[in-house]
Amino acid sequence: MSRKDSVLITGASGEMGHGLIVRQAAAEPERPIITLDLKPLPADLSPKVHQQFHGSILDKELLASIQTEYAVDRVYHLAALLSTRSEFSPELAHKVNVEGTLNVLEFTQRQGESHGRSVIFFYPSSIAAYGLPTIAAKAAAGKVNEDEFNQPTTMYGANKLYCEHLGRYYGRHYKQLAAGPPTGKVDFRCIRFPGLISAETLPSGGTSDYAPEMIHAAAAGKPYACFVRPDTRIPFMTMPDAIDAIVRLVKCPRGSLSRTVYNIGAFAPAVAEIEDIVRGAFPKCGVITDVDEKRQRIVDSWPADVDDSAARRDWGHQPAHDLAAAFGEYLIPNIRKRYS
Ligand code: AKB
Repeated sequence: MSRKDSVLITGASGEMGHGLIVRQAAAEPERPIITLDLKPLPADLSPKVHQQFHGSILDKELLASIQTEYAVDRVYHLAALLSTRSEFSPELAHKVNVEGTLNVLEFTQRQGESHGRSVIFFYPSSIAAYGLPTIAAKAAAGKVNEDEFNQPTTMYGANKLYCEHLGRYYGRHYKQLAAGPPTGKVDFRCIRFPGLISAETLPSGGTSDYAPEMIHAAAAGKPYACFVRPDTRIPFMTMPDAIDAIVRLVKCPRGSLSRTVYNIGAFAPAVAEIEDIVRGAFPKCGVITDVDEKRQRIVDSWPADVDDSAARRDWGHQPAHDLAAAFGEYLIPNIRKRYS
């Protein structure tokens, strides 16, 4: 129980949640963190968290009980089914990714109403919200901006794009026909993440996870069959840079934000470039190419790179890791340590 302004992280046991808890606890140690996830937190994270709620974002009674126990003035809503699993279970994906997000938006609105102030709602969207129609169009488009090619081909991408609009509705147009002044309390802020690579956690079922899967397999001395062609290219970022971007966006004064949804980028290597770096670090690695045409089609529909000028202009997005630094300074040293 705490009436102190708390931070709620849904999906906290996932890859992004791991990095965010560590960063949030270090930045504001006096601020209670509460988490909501189907899975318990790893033992090293539990001490950093005021209370863990084990359950689903579909459980409205659970959300209502959190409502009565805590004053929450910041929500990081990370809970989601990623792209590959969503393709095998599209109805479940819709329930979790859309209905679950609506539940958390409603929770956030209620929090704002009961405490008489806006509540920041951070939402991680994805490059999966894009849908480039052909490989030629992808090559010609180069760095795409937020308002181009918004025709996703996956259930996950459709979920993410719709929830971007849901959030913008709660943030700017909530109950616009109601009598009296606007009553919206959700300060919705969203980043469309590229593929993310973490040294601290294992990839968890994303279609972009061929990069982290390859690195972790090579470091563990295991063979890896890469399911996309060597010329395949999409934007990537290290997890520390992704967490840094979230912190910068959330700290930014609302008046400085020209949009609710932002691209961010860092580096956009072809698979062959990643493979060369991995082979250089782990000469005995057994990486082969075994293209999965259906998964290839999904990655081919995602942009080769993104225009993140709005994020750099509005809230100072500035990744620390380009391709060389990502592998040389962060991924290889830390992943090698993990498996040594
Ligand atoms: C996935 O690969 O599904 C995710 C994503 C690109 O959002 N990492």
